[in-house]
Amino acid sequence: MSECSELKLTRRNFFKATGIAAAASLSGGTVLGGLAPDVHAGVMAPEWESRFSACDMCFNKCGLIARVEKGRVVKLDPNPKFSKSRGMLCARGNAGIAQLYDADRLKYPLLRAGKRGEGKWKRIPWDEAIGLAAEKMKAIRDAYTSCGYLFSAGSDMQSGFVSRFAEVYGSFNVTSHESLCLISNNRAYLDTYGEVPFADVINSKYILMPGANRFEALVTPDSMDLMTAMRDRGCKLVVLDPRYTKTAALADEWHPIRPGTDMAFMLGVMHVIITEQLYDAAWLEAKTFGLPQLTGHVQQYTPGWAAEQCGIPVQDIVRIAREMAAAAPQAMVYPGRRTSDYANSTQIRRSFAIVNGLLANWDRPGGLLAARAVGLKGVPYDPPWYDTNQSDRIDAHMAPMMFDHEGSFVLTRDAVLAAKPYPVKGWFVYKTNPMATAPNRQKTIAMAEQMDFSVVVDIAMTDTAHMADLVLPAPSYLERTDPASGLQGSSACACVVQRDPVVKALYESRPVFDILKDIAGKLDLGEFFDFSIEEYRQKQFADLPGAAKALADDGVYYNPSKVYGLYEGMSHKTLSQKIELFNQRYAEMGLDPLPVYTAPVQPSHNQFRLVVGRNAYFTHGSTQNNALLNELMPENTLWLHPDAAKELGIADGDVVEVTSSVGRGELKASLTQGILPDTVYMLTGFGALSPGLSRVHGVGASISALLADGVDIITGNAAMHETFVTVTRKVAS
Ligand SMILES: Nc1nc2c(c(=O)[nH]1)N[C@H]1C(S)=C(S)[C@@H](COP(=O)(O)OP(=O)(O)OC[C@H]3O[C@@H](n4cnc5c(=O)[nH]c(N)nc54)[C@H](O)[C@@H]3O)O[C@H]1N2
Ligand SMILES: Nc1nc2c(c(=O)[nH]1)N[C@H]1C(S)=C(S)[C@@H](COP(=O)(O)OP(=O)(O)OC[C@H]3O[C@@H](n4cnc5c(=O)[nH]c(N)nc54)[C@H](O)[C@@H]3O)O[C@H]1N2
Ligand code: SF4
Ligand SMILES: [Mo]
Repeated sequence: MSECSELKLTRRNFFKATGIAAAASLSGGTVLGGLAPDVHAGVMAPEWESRFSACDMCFNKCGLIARVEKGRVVKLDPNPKFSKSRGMLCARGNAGIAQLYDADRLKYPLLRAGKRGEGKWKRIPWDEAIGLAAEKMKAIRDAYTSCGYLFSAGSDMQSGFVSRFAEVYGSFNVTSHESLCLISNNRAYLDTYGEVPFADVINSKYILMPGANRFEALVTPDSMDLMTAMRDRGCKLVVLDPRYTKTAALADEWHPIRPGTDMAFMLGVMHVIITEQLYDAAWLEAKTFGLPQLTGHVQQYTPGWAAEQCGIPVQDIVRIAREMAAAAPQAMVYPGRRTSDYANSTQIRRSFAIVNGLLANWDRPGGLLAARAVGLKGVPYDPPWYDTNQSDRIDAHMAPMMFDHEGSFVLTRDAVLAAKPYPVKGWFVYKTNPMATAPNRQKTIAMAEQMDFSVVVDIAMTDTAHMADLVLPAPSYLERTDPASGLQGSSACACVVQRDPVVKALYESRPVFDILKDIAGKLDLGEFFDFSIEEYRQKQFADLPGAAKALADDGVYYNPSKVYGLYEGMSHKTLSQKIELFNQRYAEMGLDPLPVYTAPVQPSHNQFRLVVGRNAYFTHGSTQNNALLNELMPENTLWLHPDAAKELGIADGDVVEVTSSVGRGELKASLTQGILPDTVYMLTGFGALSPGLSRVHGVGASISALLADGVDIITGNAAMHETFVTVTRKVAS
C-alpha cells in the first residue's frame, strides 16, 4: 500500500504537533479537546473543543476538524488523518463557516403567499408544513399515480433517503445531478472496462488531460496528486482545452483544441500508436477485445487529418502519441469527470477509454485503477407494490442507454412539459438547484409552473426554492448527523466518513431524513423509516467491526486492500469479459462499436460557442452567494478573445448582451487571449432570480438562461456545449 503508509501522523504526534496539552472526550462526536491550564486559578477550564466532520462545500467530503468555542465554530482545519485530500481544505472548505452563519440562510418553513416566483412567503409551523406536504403527495398519487411525483436530489450523504422515499411511495421518477454531470463518461468506461476507473495520478509519468481543469475543478486526491506528480516525480502534463485555465497555465503544454474535436485528436493518437506498433502486444492480446477491428478502423484517421479537425499541429499529435506510448503503462488519458458537453459525449469518452486501453495502463501503477471494496453494508428494504401505477420512468427509452435509477433531467423535463406519456404534477427537490445548473432555465421555470405542488429542502432561497410552493430549511453539514459514506480515490485508500453535528442546528432547520420520516408516517409508510441515522449507521458497519471506533478516534476509517492487480484472475464485466476496444453490445444495438468521427457544427460568422467550466472559489451554483467567497469574485464576466471583440467594437469591461436560441443576459466583457476567437465562456451561478440570494440576485448573467438543452444521444446526459450565442455591446465601460 503506497500512500496510506506515508501518513505517519499518529494521534499522539498530532497532539504534539498542534500543541494540545491533553485530550478530553466529550459527547456527540467530540474527539479532541483543548484544556487551557489556568495556572492562576489552579483549575483547568475548557476553552475550545475540536470535532471531526467531513466538508460538504462540494462532493469531495474532505475530512475536517472544526474548532468550536462557546458553541460557535471559529475555525475549520483539514483532518491530517484523512489521506484522500492529502491534508487539504480548499478555499470553499475554509469558507464553510460563512455558509453556516450566513444571514441569507433559510430559517423557518415558508409557504408561498403570492404568485409563483413573486417572492411572497408566509412562515408556517413544521407540523403544518409536514401535514401539507403529505396531503399533497397523497392527492397527487390519487389523481395521477405515484409516478405523478418527481423527486430530485443532489449529491449528498442523505440523498439515498430521498430515493428510498420515492421507491416506497411508488415513483420511478428520480433525478439527480448526475445526468447534468458525468453519466456519459460513466457509460463510456463501463462499456469499455466494465467499471468506472480511478486515475492513479500520483504514480503517473505522463498525463494527457483533455477538457478537465483539475487545478480549479478540484477532485481529491487528483488535484493535489497532480501537483505532486509534476513537481516532485517528473510527470509530464499536457492539457487540451479551448481556454487557458489554471491547469493549462501550470501544465508542460497547453493546446487550445477546437471545441468538440477531442475524438479526432484521440483517433489520430490511436493511428500513430497502432501503425507504429507502439503498444504492448502481449498485454493487449491477453486483456483486450477488438484490436484487429480498431486497427482497420483507425487507418482513415491519420494525424494529418486529425490536425485539420482539432487545430493542433500534426507534429504535436504524433509526438504526444509517441511520448505517451513510451511512458506507458505509467501514462494515461485522464478520464475527466463532467461530460455535460456534446451530443456525442459518450463516444468522445469511449475514444479516451480506448487510448487508455492501448496504453495498457488498467489496474497498474500510474494508470487507471479499479474501485476497491469499502465494506459498508447496504440496508435493504422491500418496497410495497402498487397495482395502479405507471410501468416506467417518464423518460424511459428516450435515449438508448440511460441509467435506470438516474434517467436524464433534461429528458424528464421535456416529458413533464409534454405530459407524455403521463402527467407529473408534484416535485420534491433536495439539495440541488436545477434552475441554476440545468440548461435552458426557461424550461425549468415552465416545469415548476405546471406543478400542482412542489417542495424544496435547502439551506438557502435558491432559484429553485424561489419557484416552489413550500420551502423547508435544512441544517448545514456542520449541524447534522449523516449516514456513513464510502469514498474511493485511487492510491489514497478506500475509506469511510460520517458526520455528527459540530454545533446545534440553527433556527428551525431540520434534516431531510426527519422530514421524509414524518411525511412517510402520514402516508402509512412509517415502517420504511423506522430507525434513526445512528441505527442505520450501525447496520452499515455490520461487517466493519473497527469502523465506529476509528471514526471516533480519527474521523476516518480505512479498509486496507490491494491497490494494483485487482483484476488478476478476474474478468471484466463486458460481453467479451475483456477490455472492449470494440464494443460488441453497441454493435448489437446498432450503435457505433468504435468511435466514428463527425465534425461539430461550427458557429457562423459573429456567433460563438458558449462553453462552461468552473473556478476554484465556487461549487456549481451554490457558493457564489457565500460572503467570503463572493468577495473573491463578486460577479461573472464574459471571456472574449480581443480579435473577436475588436470586430464587434467591444472594449474590456463593456457591458455586453449575450443571446442564444433560448435566452439572453447582460454582463461585462473580459478580453483575454486565453480563449479561442470563436468561443466564449462565463461562470455559473450568477444572475440569480431569487432576492433571497442577496449577493448574486440580478448580478452578472445566468448561464443556465443561455444554455441550450441538447443531450448526449446515448445516455441523455445534458450537452451544454452545443450552444451558440451572439454578443453585442450595450454600455461602454
Ligand atoms: N472548485 C470546484 N471544484 C469542483 C466543482 C465545482 O463546482 N467547483 N465541481 C465538481 C464536479 S461535480 C465536477 S463534475 C468536476 C468537474 O471537473 P472538470 O470536468 O475538470 O471541470 P470543468 O471546469 O467543467 O472543466 C471542463 C473544461 O473543459 C473545457 N472544454 C470545453 N469544451 C471542450 C472541448 O471540446 N474539448 C476540451 N478538451 N475541453 C473543452 C472547458 O473550457 C473547461 O475548462 O469538478 C468538481 N470539482
Ligand atoms: N453552466 C453549468 N451548469 C452546470 C455545470 C457547469 O459546469 N456549468 N456543471 C454540472 C455538474 S458537473 C453538476 S455535478 C451539476 C450540479 O448541480 P447541483 O446539484 O444543482 O449543484 P449545486 O448548485 O451545488 O446545488 C447544491 C444545492 O444544495 C444546497 N445546499 C448546500 N448545502 C446544503 C445542505 O447542507 N443541505 C441542503 N438541504 N441543501 C444544501 C445549495 O444551496 C444548492 O442549492 O451542475 C451541472 N450544471
Ligand atoms: S474540495 Fe474543498 S469544498 Fe470540496 S470537500 Fe474538499 S475542502 Fe470541501
Ligand atoms: Mo459534476
